[in-house]
Amino acid sequence: MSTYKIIAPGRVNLIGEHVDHQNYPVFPCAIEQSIEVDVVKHPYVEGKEPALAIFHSNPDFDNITFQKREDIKMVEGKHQWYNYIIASYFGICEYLYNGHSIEKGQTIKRFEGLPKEYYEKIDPISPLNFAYKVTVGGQGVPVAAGLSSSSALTCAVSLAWDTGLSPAILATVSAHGEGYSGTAGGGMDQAAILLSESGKALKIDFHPLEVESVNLPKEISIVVANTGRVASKAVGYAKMYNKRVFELKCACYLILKKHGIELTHVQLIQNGLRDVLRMIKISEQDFLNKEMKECLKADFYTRADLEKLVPADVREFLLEKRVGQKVWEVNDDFHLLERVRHVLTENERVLEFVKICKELNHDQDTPPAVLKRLGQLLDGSFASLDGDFDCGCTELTQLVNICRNAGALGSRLTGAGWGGCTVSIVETPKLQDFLKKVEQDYYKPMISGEKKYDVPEQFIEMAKKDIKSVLFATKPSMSARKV
Ligand code: NG1
Repeated sequence: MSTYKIIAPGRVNLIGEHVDHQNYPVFPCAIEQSIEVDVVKHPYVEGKEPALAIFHSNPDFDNITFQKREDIKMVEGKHQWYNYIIASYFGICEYLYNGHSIEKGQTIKRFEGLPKEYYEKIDPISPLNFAYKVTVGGQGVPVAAGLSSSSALTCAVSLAWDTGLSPAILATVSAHGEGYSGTAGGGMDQAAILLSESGKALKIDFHPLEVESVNLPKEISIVVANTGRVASKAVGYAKMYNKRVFELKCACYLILKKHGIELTHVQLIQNGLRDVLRMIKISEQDFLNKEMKECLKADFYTRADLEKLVPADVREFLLEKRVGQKVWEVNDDFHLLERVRHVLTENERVLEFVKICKELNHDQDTPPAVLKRLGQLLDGSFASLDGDFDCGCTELTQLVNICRNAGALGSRLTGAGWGGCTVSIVETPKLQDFLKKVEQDYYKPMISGEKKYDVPEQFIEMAKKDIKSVLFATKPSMSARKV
C-alpha cells in the first residue's frame, strides 16, 4: 500500500481564448489556488479493496465507490463532479491500451464503461492493476468560474494514478480524457496545470504540444475578479461551448471543400483551423482579409443550409464523436464566419502579446506605451469574444468596464466565458486602489441588493464574507505535483 498527496493549481488565461481547440497558441499561467487529492493505492485484488473509491472532503459533494474495475463508468443524470475523475481514468487506460497513443475522435461521454477487451490486455503501468481511494479537498479553485477547477481535478488525478508517465504526456492524455466529461475542449488547461513554471506565464503550442515559459513585465499584477455568474459549460454545452466547436468544424470543412481537399472524418476532428490554413497554404492574414468572405457567408447558416453543404456522414461523425447530437437538435443558427474571425484575430493578439513579453529587457523599466499596448490587446480580446464568439454576458461586460474604469491597463473574460471570471492587468503601484474601486463598484451594490445580477445567493454570501475569495491578485504559480 502507498499513500501520497497531489496538489494541482487552477489557471488563469492571460490571452488566447477559444483558440486551443483550433490548435492556435495560448498564454495562460497557473494560479495560487489549488486542489489537493489524498491517495491510497493498493494492488488490485478482486474482492479486496474497491477498485475505485472517490470521496470529497466537502459533505455537499456525493461520494462513489466501484467494487470491481469492470464496474467503473460515468454516472448519467445531473452533472456529476466525479465524472471528471472517471474521465481521467478512462483517458489513461485508453492511452495505454492503444500502445501509448491517443485515438482521437472519441470524446463523448462513456456511460457504458470501458470496452471488454481493455481487461484482456492490461499494460503493466495501467491504473487497472491497482485499487485507489482518492479524497479531494484543499482550499479549492473557484468552481464554474473559468479558472479550470475541472481540469485541476482531471490533472490531479492523472498524477494520482501514479503511472510514471511524463507531465507532457499526461497533459495530452488528460485533455483527451476530459473530453469524456462532455466538453469538446482544447488542451490549454491541462498543459497550463501540468507544465507551468513558478513566476512565469506559459506559451502553449498544440499539435504537437510545445511549451515555453515567458516572463511578464515586472510592473504588472494579474487580477482575477469573479462575476459570480455560473459559467457551467458542461451543462449548457450544446448551446455554448460545443456549438462553437461544431461551427468551427463546419467552417473547416467548407474551407477545405472550396479548395478541393477532402479529409477523413478522424482527420477533420484532429485538425483545427490552423492546420486547415496550412493545408490550403494561405497565411492567417490573407485568409482574414480576402479568402474568408469567399469561403463563408457573412450571415448565419441554418440547419437546412448545413444539411445541403456538409454531407450527412460528416455531420453525423462530428456530432456523434466530438460535440454531441444535442448541438444539432437545439440550434438553428450557426455563425461560421464570426467564429473563424474571432479565432484568427485572437491568434494575432496572442502572438503580439507574447512577442512583447519576450522582447522585454528586465533590467529596465517597461515603457508605459508597451504596457498600454498589452492592455489594449486584452481589451481587443474581450471585444472579439463578446462579439464574434458570443460568449460574454451582462455581468462580464459590467465587470470588465468597472475594471477598466478602476485603472486596469486592460481587462477581459478568462476561460470559456458565459460568466465566470475576468482577468485584468494592473500596474502594481495602482493595485490597492484598483481592488478597492472594483469592490466598491461591482461587489458592494451586489451585496446590498442595489444591483441585481444573475448570480446565486451563495456567491453573494461568499463575497460578503471574504472579498478575497472573489477578487484577488495572483502570481504565476507552480504546476501540479506529487508531495
Ligand atoms: P474553462 O472553461 O476555463 O475550463 C475551456 C476549455 C479550454 C479553452 C477555454 C476557452 C476545457 C476543459 N477547457 O476552459 O480548453 O478552450 O475554455 O479558451 O474544456
